[in-house]
Amino acid sequence: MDNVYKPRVVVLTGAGVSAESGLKTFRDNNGLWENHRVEDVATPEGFAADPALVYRFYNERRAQLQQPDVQPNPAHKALAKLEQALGEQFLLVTQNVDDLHERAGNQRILHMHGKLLSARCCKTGRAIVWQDDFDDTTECRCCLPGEQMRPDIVWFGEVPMHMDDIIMALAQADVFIAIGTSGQVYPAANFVAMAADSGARTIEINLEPSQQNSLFDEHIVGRAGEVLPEFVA
Ligand code: BV8
Repeated sequence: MDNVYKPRVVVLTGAGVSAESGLKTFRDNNGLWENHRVEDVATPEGFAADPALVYRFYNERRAQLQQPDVQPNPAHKALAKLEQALGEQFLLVTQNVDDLHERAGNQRILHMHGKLLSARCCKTGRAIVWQDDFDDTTECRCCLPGEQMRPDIVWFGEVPMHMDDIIMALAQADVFIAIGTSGQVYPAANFVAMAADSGARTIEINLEPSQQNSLFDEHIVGRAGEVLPEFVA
């Protein structure tokens, strides 16, 4: 992605932006983690211990995402409109692994926690589009037959993607907007402090105050799908 670090407006989204599309968040009632221990499904150790369980967890989420009634909601569409208006001065950093921002029309997106609809070769780390279900005979299709594939997801204890570009973008942002994230997962939870240190105006749009709420200049409480269309208008 060219000119990724020119943006004046950096937006960080979390699971709350996709909630109104029907995708479960992580920490709300009946969230994703309630049905699974994080250690079992979102760590390299969990994958090594029981790849079939981890494959099932991500197969479930991919199947949910590919349901016909799961579509970009007004929050996604408002962010696509914002990118249209700002062009290179806009950057969307998402913790989400769904493709709803892309389907709404955003292009300047960095998926810092990976993507549900791609897989990664365990040997080479190369990611390829992967729409099918994983199963325990999932074999590598990219290089070495017989090598295992894993979800193209950043698990706990793994380094998030695009960190250099994100740090550079935060260093020169004029505005940082966090939307639909509980601010409980690092390093994303640190982004508001990093943006503020660079002099950016910081805004939180969330259903309830996040763990980082006190660090923001401005707070807008509400559903992203209702607040964002007005905010962007
Ligand atoms: C790393 C897998 C080192 C993808 C996920 C301090 C510093 C650095 C690291 C740590 C640290 N302390 C602890 C750590 C380790 C750890 C961590 O943060 N642990 C936490 C639990 C304390 N972090 C890591 O391991 C990370 N790696 O640090 O490496 C490093 C660091 C920097 C540079 C180099 C090396 C890796 C973290 C990635 C883990 N992977 N998931 C997947 O399966 O999806 S995290 C998981 O949580 C998802 O990715 C999710 O996106 C993310 C954050 O959750 P949210 O998106 O915020 O969702 P949540 O449900 O929590 O909140 C939703 C919010 O929306 C709520 O506030 C709700 O009120 C609101 N909402 C709901 N509906 C709406 C709404 N808002 C608006 N409108 C609505 N309609």
